[in-house]
Amino acid sequence: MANVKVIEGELVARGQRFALVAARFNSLVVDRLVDGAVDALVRHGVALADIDLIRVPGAFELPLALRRVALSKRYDAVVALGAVIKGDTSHFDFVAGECASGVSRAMQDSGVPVAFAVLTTDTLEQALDRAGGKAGNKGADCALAALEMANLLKRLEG
Ligand code: INI
Repeated sequence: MANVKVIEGELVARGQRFALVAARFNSLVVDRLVDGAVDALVRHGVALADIDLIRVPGAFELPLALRRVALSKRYDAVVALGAVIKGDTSHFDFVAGECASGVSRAMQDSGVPVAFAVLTTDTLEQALDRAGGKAGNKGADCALAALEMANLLKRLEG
């Protein structure tokens, strides 16, 4: 790779505050994502007191709460956590699609990093695999993406 100056966010916390906005629907999965996110943040230096958990009914409600939380400017980054499991209804496509585009819009509108830890899977088993099972923990991965982006934005400001 070319020898250029690289600007990126470190995975080390320095007093930043985080909000986790989590759906209650499919809580068997989502609670594991939340646990993974908290564990990852704390292991990278975030104080427990600097993490707030905000609950909403389902993934469809995530964008509204996220937007409000991000615009409050009380947090350096936010993580959206949920699980949309396909089952056999077309409801899935509407909930998952609206959720993804709304989360992205909340990030663009607020200028605050919002990580997307919303699983979209065909089965409960696939979701559990990604919530601390054999495919890792998407909540933890996304919490670190949020920390990295919070640090990157701070570097880009300075
Ligand atoms: N909400 C989810 O978070 N995951 C799902 O899989 C899901 N499904 O399949 O229906 C779901 N529906 C509820 C939705 O998010 C809203 O809470 C509800 O429609 C009220 O607005």
